[in-house]
Amino acid sequence: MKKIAISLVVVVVVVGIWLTTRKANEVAGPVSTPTPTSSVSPTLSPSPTPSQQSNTVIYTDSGYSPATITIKKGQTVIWKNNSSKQMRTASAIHPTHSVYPTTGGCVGSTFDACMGLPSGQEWSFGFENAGTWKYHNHMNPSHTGTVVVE
Ligand SMILES: [Cu+2]
Repeated sequence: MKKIAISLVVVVVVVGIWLTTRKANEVAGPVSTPTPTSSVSPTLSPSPTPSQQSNTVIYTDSGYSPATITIKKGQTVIWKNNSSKQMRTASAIHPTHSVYPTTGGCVGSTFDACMGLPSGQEWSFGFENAGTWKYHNHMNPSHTGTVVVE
């Protein structure tokens, strides 16, 4: 009889402890998981570099302007004929046009417009070789210019 009473007390105490702890947990409520704040700021894509401006040389009756243009390897230079005469931009040296180290042009290098372009027209050439390349207007070889390819 005494054993049963002790067992009962133990059961009551255990159940009591279980109830109180359960209740305490309920009061505390479910631990609210912190909602992930969007701390990751959207990565701004870099704005297009303004280096994409056209590498244009204007040819007038007084010559090429700018006389020297600096570009990056692989870029293209455009020569626009704003003069009253024809413009045939070609690699140095007149008349062989063979300084720029590509072959297959009409005379020497491929850096050669190979024809006189009338006023208002333009010609472009892409530079794949780094260096300092002089050129001239084959129709008026005293008009010269330089392309610096970095
Ligand atoms: Cu020439």
